[in-house]
Amino acid sequence: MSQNEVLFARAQKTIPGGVNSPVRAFRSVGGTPRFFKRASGPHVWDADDKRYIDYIGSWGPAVLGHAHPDVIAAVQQAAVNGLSFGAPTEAEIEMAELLCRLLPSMEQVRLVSSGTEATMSAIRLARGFTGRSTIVKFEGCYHGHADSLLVKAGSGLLTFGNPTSAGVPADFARHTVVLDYNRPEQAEALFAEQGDQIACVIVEPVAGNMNLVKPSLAFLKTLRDLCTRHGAVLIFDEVMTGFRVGPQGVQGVYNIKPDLTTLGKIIGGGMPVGAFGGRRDIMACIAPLGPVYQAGTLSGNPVAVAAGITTLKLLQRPGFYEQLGRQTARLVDGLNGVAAEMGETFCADSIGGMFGVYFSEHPPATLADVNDSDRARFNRFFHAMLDAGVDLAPSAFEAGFVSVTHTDEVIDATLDAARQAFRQIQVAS
Ligand code: KE4
Repeated sequence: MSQNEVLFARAQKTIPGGVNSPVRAFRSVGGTPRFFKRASGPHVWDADDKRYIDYIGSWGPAVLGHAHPDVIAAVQQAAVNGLSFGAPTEAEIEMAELLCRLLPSMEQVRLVSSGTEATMSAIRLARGFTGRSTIVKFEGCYHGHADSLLVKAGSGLLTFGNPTSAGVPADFARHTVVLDYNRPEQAEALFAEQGDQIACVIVEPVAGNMNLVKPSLAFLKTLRDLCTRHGAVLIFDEVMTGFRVGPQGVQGVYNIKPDLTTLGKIIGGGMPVGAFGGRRDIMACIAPLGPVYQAGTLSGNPVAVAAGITTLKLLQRPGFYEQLGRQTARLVDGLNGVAAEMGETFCADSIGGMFGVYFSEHPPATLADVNDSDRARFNRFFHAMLDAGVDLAPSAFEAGFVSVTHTDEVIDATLDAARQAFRQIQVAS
């Protein structure tokens, strides 16, 4: 037995499914999850000391590459001064000022400890601000595991084919309306019928939890216009896309200003940090200023904030996003080239440092398109790549992430592995 198999068997005795987050369990791709023991730059090492080129990057945070020395030093420096105080610190002000400077739509911001906390709090805030109950989300989008959002959601729920979680009372779910992504006409019709009851629309402005699915400009513009006209709050869930697709997230790429933005992942640099923020008049409703309660023992934790501030400052280096986009495009163009050379029905797409691979003719515009792709073939490709030392996200419903440490040499090694993997699945089929 490999060490991964030994650890997985041991883990399942005391941890449900052997993992602390379902998507890590390899349930959709099959096989034994790899237990990582260390990471550096673009690489991770598993329990058998096998090295992989990593395209999960902790699901987005590792945009600088794993274990960036400056981030590690900032964490060490903060830790020696104490791990947590339960009292305000100057570092939290610096983080808030940085986020509000980097995202013009963010006039005020509250730090939390995860993306789930950020979206859960933003939803409650939108309901408190508007006095309305109905929220709108889109099938295949995942906003964390708060009850009202686990309705036809993406990520692990899609992987396991249970888009609506057990344990969510019908009473909760009935306030959540789910529409199709990239279908603005559905939002038009809904608002025409019940616009004055809608508290908010929450959307992944570029979707990454049903694989990478890009929005049409018309889709995002329609949501912005409808929310403005009907007094609903437009929430861009940029937990994954924030500082990943560009220096100002999707709102900077598409030049559409949400009322609230939720953040996570990269703003913690791999440590537990989430945030929600936006219009000052809306944020004024949050306790202790206003009647919408929200709190957290470790919110703004000084060690996590030190990692986040250091990461965000390193992203401001001139040319960072050009380099990130260039490396990601090299990967995607290379994969498309290798697949075409080998006659594989396959395509890859990207935006900024985020990419998707699909066993279909064209990149998807909706969840239905992803469902129609050859997911069984993806699973075989996933394992062939893993065998070749490349660690892709273990689900056809997840996006991939590049860092600035994925140099030309690393990308070219990935393309060699892909050539080998396509050959392997073609021989096997
Ligand atoms: P967390 O609570 O996992 O920090 O964030 C939830 C969340 C909210 N919004 C978006 C757009 C997200 O992508 C996420 C979390 N993303 C998944 C990756 N598909 C996290 C991986 C996991 O669940 O283990």
